[in-house]
Formats: sequence, structure tokens, C-alpha cells
Amino acid sequence: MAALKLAIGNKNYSSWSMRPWLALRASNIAFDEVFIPLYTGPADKDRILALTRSGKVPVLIDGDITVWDSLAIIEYVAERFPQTRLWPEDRASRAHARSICAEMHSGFLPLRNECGMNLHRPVRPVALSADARANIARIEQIWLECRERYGAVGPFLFGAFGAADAMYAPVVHRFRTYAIEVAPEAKAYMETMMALPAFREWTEAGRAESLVIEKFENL
Ligand SMILES: N[C@@H](CCC(=O)N[C@@H](CS)C(=O)NCC(=O)O)C(=O)O
Repeated sequence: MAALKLAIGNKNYSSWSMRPWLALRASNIAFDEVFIPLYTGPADKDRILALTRSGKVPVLIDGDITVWDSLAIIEYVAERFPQTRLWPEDRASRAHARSICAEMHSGFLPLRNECGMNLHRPVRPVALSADARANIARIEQIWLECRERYGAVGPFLFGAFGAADAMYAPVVHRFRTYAIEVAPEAKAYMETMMALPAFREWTEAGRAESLVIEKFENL
């Protein structure tokens, strides 16, 4: 049994769960996964509430420490396992990485609402609002700026895989599933992410799930 426990929702739909799961797995940190199916009724909700009164997954349990919220979990993992180097070493790059993670965490609602993560969904475009299109343009700009600044160091946003890649991973799926066209450099970044073994592992497991959440199927 691993020291850490990460409670997550359905891999097919739970974009929030994907982020810390990927940060841990891509960093080779051992953890036990606790799967709690989402939106099935009070019994599963009670299982989440027994872990965190926020009533939301993901939740990380490390002994008597409980951490909830995807970004807080990634911050905790980075601090607890410094060898993961989830944040860039250089202060200016780290400030940049934290800014784009915070921007992702607190924004992009139109894109989230109109292009829900759904790994089962056949790839096809959807009519998008002007706000969602503006979100897409901003994310593309964020990625391109990172590629321009750190491309010489490696293929991820800040060179090596890190917190920012984990935070933006669900967007890679959204762009892919909703056939959103992006610039070649942004596409190359998406391909780097899609080839990452941990990303593939999550994706394959999500596609193998048979649970369907109706309210996420109409997009
Ligand atoms: N800001 C939170 C959001 C977590 C969240 O909304 N989780 C959803 C699943 S993706 C959830 O647990 N929903 C269950 C419910 O509301 O009953 C995070 O980053 O972890």
C-alpha cells in the first residue's frame, strides 16, 4: 500500500481529477487511487464528504493530512516531493508558471462549459460562443509564449514536464475532442502531451469506463 491516497472521479469526465493524478504519475510518485463515481447519488457523495467537507474530488490523503482542490494538491506534492521539480527552479519562470496555473484555475468558464472533457465523445466541432473562442485564443497565446521562451529547454510548457502541464492537460483533451484548430506550435505541444505515458494511461483508462453521466453527454 502506498503512503498517499488520491480520490478521483470518473477518468472519462473529471478534468479536475486528471490534473493532480497526472502530476503524481508523471513524476513517478506512488499513490493508491480511490475511485468515487460522480453524480450517482447520495451514497457516493457521502463517500466524498467523508474525505472532505468540500464535497468535491480530487482529494489527497497523506497520513493525517488531507488536501483538496487540484491546484492545492499539486502545490502540496511539489513541496512534499521536491525531487518532482513540478515548478521551474528559476524564480521568474516559476512566477510565470504559477500565473498561468492560477489563470487556468480561476478562469476559462465558457470553454469549460461548452467543451466539457469527455474522452468517449467522437471528435467533432461544436458551435462556440464568442467568449469560448476568446478563451481558446488566450490559451493558445499562453502556450505559444511558453514554447517561445522555454522551447530550447524541452517540449513541455517550461521545458520539462511540470505543474503547468498538469493544469492544462484537460484542455489538450478539450481541443482534441472538439476539433479546435490551433497554430502548429500549439499542436506540437498537444502532441507532446498526448504522447506522455501518464497522459496515455489516464486516457485509455477513461475510455475503458462504461459509466455515462447524461448531463455531460449533450455537448
Ligand atoms: N476547484 C476544484 C473543483 C473540483 C470539482 O468541481 N470536482 C467535481 C468533479 S470534476 C466534483 O467533485 N463534483 C462532485 C459533486 O459536486 O458532487 C478543484 O480544482 O479540485
